[in-house]
Amino acid sequence: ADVMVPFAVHVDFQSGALTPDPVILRRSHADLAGYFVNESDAPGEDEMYAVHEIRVPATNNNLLSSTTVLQPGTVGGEYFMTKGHFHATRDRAEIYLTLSGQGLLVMALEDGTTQTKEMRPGIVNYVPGHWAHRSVNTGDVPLVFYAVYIGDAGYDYATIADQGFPVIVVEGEDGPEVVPNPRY
Ligand code: PAN
Ligand code: ZN
Repeated sequence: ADVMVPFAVHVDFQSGALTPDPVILRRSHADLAGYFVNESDAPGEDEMYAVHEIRVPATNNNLLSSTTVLQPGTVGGEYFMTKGHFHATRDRAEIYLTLSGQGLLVMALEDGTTQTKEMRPGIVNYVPGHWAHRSVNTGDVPLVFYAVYIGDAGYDYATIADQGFPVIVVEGEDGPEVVPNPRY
């Protein structure tokens, strides 16, 4: 079997930057078109979030990990959020550690059961297998978190792209409100 050489990566807790040499994936507002219930504001090419991933092979003996940097803002009253996904290998678990900012982690089973947990610096969120997960930035600065997942977890975006999560997170008079998704 291949034996890897140990390595270290520096994580900047404010910016989410990894040094050296991350794989960076960027998602613009246009990439999220169709994800928000009310999209009267035209989606542009502005960045909504970036994922900086440490390079290791995506196999079940490795741990993949990444930072996500999710910008603040709203679309039609809904806070900026990640697309959200089930893992392609459904039973693969994941850990999120929030580094800066604040938000909500929305999770759902395929039967519509929902859980919502706070994200703030120092909180570790454990996402068991079978739970779809989406991060929502409810603050006014970037939400930055570090995620660790089994290398062969993979991504299934289609289910969420089609029907969304059972709940959405909207800006209310006294802050964020978790309300039923009218399109679910
Ligand atoms: C995270 C997410 C990342 C971006 O690394 O992939 O926050 O969210 P979407 O993938 O839903 O666009 C993770 O959950 N990996 O498994
Ligand atoms: Zn995941």
